[in-house]
Amino acid sequence: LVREPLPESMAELSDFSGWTAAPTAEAAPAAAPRPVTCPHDRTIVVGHCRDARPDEVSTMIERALSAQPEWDARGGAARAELLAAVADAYEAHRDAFLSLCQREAGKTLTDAVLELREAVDFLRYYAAEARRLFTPEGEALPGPTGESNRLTLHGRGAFVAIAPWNFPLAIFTGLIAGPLAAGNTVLAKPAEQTPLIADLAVRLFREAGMPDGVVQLVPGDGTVGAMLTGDPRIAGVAFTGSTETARAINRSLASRDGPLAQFVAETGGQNAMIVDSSALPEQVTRDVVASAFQSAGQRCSALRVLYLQDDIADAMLEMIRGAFEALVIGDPEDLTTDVGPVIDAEAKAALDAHVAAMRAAGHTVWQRELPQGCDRGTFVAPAIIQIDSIRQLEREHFGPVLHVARFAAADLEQVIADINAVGYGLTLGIHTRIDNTRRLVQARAKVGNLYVNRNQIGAVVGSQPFGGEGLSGTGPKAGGPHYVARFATERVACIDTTAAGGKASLMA
Ligand code: UN1
Repeated sequence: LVREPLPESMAELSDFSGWTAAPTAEAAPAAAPRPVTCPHDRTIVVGHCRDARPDEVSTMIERALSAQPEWDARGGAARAELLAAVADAYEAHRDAFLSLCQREAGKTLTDAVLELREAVDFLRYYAAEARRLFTPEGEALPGPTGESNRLTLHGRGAFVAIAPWNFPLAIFTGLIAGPLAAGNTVLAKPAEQTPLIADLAVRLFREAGMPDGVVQLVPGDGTVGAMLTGDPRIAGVAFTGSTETARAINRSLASRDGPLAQFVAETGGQNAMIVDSSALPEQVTRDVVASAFQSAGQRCSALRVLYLQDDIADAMLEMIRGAFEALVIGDPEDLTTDVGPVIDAEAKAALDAHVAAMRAAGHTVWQRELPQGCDRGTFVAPAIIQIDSIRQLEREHFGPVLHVARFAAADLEQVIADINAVGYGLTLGIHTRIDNTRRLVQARAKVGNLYVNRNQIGAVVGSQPFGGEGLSGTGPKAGGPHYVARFATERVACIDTTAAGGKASLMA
């Protein structure tokens, strides 16, 4: 494969300069910029990133605080206009974003296109929400004659957005746009692995006309994240990532002085799909393979545990394995590729260790051979592993590894109970043509997003608000009608509207 040169808009990213905190005289010298390498070929340096120093983090928080009152006072319609302008700018920079999704995050072109689409959808949807919710007149509430009661929404202050590497543009953008729409300023910390795409995104927020301090990029690792979340000046945190990190953030917010913080988190899942013997095999095959292996399984929505009804299990598994064997693994910049690399060496090591441990424990494992050239990147050979129950898995395995179990029709309720007992509650798939089965699963399964007779990834902003419960998150659902309001504070103004003061006459 001959690689095209980087588009010009990417070349400028090789020197990471999207954020410019003024260094103070006594500031420690900056750490050397670190190289950001390509997941499918570690010899390719995509760009460099210098992480924020503590003094810079503090300066940026100060700036976010001073910019917030004016941003809030603009009102929803003016903020919506700017968010829509950012959406236009994203579309105008499509090629640079697609290249970065591929080279920095190892995405296939299909995934990269979907990612940009989702980012633009978040911007436009939250813009519409800003218009809807943040009007100067607010909402009139019923009350006694002679009183006007109005509820208006306002920004809370400076929010921290902490984003994952698996949707380095879409979720990064959504986590910024939600709090912004509500009248907050935002300090945006991208994942360590994907600062470059975040840098381009934040530049476009600024170029579209966001005033200084309204959105600032704060690159860094967990230390930088802890500096942000532990600061008493912060109004809250919008987070997507692991359950473990969400717990750490929660502790950090709880232990600081200052205002009580708002925390919105979307975390992991141990997502199952239940397939009974009335399901359509071709449809199941297509949806299982997409749900488990698209994006190399690196979606929190991805299918991890497939439950097949015992009387169709062998035939179904054979079809699924046929499709699994046909998946094209390799360079995501090659248009025929279905499964690209995982994000980094640490992710690869954890997944390889899991497959090895399952094999050592006696589970049947089907695993693909990696094609030539994959040793240049962090590829994991896709695997299907037989298990008896979801309860045999201690945690989420974030990659191209699918577990398969069998169940007898009489045990369906037990299967649902086992899935619920795991404690996550993100996505669940059900393939059945029996209405009672669908109804039972729908009524009992404790999940945020239930998918019937289709794949269980790719929630659409506005139509399929996304997010879970329990270990999977705090809600509200991203891309849904309750999201933006969660970043706001409510104010009720109660005004006596009688000319002479109605209260006075009542008191007399
Ligand atoms: C995530 O992977 O962190 O529905 C969540 C989907 C995506 C999942 C995003 N919106 O597949």
